[in-house]
Amino acid sequence: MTKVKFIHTADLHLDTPFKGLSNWNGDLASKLKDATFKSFRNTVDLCLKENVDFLLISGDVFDDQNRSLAAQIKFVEELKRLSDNAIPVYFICGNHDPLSSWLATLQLPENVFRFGSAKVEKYTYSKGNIPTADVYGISFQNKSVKENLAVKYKLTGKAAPVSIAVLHGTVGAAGPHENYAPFKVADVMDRQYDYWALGHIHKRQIIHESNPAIVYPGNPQGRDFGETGAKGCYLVEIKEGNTPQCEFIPTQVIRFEEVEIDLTDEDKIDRLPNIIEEAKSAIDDYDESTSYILRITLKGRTALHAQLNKKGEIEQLLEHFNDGQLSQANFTWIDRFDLKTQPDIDIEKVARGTDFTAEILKAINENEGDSVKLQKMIEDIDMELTSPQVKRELNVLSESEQKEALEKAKWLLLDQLIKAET
Ligand SMILES: [Mn+2]
Repeated sequence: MTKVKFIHTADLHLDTPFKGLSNWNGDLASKLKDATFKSFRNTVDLCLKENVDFLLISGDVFDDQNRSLAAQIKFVEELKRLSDNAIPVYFICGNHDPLSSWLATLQLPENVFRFGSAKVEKYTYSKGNIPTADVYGISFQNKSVKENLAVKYKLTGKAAPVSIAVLHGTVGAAGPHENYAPFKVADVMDRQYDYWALGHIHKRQIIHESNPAIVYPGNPQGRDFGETGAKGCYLVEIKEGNTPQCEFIPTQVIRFEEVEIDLTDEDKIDRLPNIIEEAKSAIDDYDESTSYILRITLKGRTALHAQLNKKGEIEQLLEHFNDGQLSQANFTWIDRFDLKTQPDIDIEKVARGTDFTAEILKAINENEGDSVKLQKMIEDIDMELTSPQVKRELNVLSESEQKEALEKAKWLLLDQLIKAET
């Protein structure tokens, strides 16, 4: 029975300049710069370890048309390892690495097939001279393709038992992605392919499981907090006439994660390193063989509130946690703490009181749910202010930021008042 086993990856974005970090560090920057390359090396290692029939790459090999020289050379070095082991590679070019931006002189290793952009082309993979899988694809010529490329795919000639379409483009409503070969699921359903190997969308998703399988593997290495979670490729096995079996395998070397930690009832600041460690290992698909960059939200009603909010305190904590991390093989780097804790105050009990603090709380609560009153309150504060800088900042607050400021002020005030009483 015919069986093919391959790896499907896409959107390598080799050489991506990392951005969007709050806590910048030179060593971290260079590790991030290497991460896309290392992730691809992991993918190639996986091809060798699993002894796959071939590798598919659905576009966006490198990130930037203008700075792609090193990326293209390193890419070819990795492909050579597959070529040396007689594993073919089929790849298309996407909007970030359109065909026109590849070095004309770049020599691709033997058994590496890059699709042209003029029409959908076909390569046939054979096992022991028996045609086993037809791989169809078309590349982006330039960075924008408004055409629906999906409808150009048609099986041609004598078909091998397995047919695969490799395509870079946006599925569903095009929206801001109208320049990236938009198409609908219906466009690819009845074209007799077994597997649509898609690229462009960086979030991993199996759109359709069989007849045909329609799959985005996502990018193999997250590059910012918009790309959190495990990142990798699919190892796919197709037996003639059966549903393709897709197994996700992580390849990233650094994971971006947002973590929430509830500090309710915590009153010892020196427990924080342990608490963070526990929260880290509770992350979905936690993987101790990878590095992590974390954004941590601290929340809950805690006796640590005042201490955490003391000027400079959180910055010192951050420095303390990150100190020495980057020299470890698998590091944990905290990019930022978002402080959303509240003082350890029983607010219902305060509200039931008849003292001054209770009156203040009532006044605040009345303003809280009323955006008109809140706006009026901010205007009143504005009148009292003399610092032009604070005035400016106050005037650009959105409604949700206004509410957040009021919430913070409420807890600060209550904390101070209750401390003054005791
Ligand atoms: Mn991409």
